[in-house]
Amino acid sequence: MFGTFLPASAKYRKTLAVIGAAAAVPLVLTGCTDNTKPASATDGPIQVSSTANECKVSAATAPSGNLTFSVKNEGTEVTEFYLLAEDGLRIIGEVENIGPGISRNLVVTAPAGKYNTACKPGMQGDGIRASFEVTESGNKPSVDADLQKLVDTGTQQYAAYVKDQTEQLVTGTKAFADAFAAGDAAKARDLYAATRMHWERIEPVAESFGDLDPKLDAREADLEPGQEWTGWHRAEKDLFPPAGYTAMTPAERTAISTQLVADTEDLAKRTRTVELTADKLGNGAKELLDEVATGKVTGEEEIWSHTDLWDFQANVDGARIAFESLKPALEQKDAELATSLAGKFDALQAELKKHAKGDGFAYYNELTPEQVQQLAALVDSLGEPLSKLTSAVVL
Ligand SMILES: [Cu+2]
Repeated sequence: MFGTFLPASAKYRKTLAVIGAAAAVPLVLTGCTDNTKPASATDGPIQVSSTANECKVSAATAPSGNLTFSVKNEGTEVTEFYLLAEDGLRIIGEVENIGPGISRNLVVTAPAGKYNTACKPGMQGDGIRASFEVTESGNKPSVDADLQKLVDTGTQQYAAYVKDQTEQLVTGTKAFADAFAAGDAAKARDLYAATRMHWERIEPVAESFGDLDPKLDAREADLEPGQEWTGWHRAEKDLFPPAGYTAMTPAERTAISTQLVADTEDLAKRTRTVELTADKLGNGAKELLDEVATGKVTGEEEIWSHTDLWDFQANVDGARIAFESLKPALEQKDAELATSLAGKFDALQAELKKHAKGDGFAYYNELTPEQVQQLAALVDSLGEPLSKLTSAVVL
């Protein structure tokens, strides 16, 4: 949930003004269409075969420059193919809606570095992944000086990231809801924080549909009189019950689970019609960091599960991906700001990493006041330059 001090409706309006106001124009992702032109003069396309349980890529490395992946769907369900950055989150390029028996090409310009490939049969979950490396070829792809083109590429990459995250969110939410409805509290507790990360990463986009955020993510403390309490935090309280709490009945759990899945599917569907622009990315990044400052660093988001640092990480991920999507354009307009932001994201990430535990993090109530203060200071220090991102890119 966004913010801590405004009533839900005011928060919703505020966010709408910043992120929303998006015309219902379908996303058009270039690089997703057929492109039969070979990308590299020296090497032919990299062959990808996508089946129900395999994603065969004919090469694990390629020289830097323009790469062509020729993706053939040899399965029975519609599939997608992604080239992801090393972090597994940022999307360099994707082709979607590849029907059974169909081949489509993905052409991307990739500098040397580590990447991940992924096929997503059924367009659900996080896909079948493998690492991929691009080696230095010496021939630099000509730097495209067209600023608008850099901005367009960045917003398309961010749109693909939102789509990927919502797909993973839907899959994860179904698994969580099944466990919760079945009364398998241990399994539901286990899935809770990790699944919510997909939500928290894209929260500014989700928030642009004002009615869905309160349904999915309202905290008990933020409920307005008469507002029905549904969503993640309703389940959280039942899974991590405070003293004196009366457990939900199986019927109540089923109702909450059914609603959670329906609202999440509604969200995924609606995100497909949001038109993302550079200002929405820049402002969304700042909103995510404000969200960290006002809700996560204070331990208010997850008052029963204490899994605030998962949300913290996810908000930072979302902000960083937005920044990195705009970075090529920002480097042309304000290289100093780009360097400063990269350094501050790194510093915050390094501090957060100190609290990593297993697949997740320490619980918020395990942090000392000094550790919280240190995190808060780094969030503040990043927030200042981050507030300049939009104007630096857009104006
Ligand atoms: Cu939230």
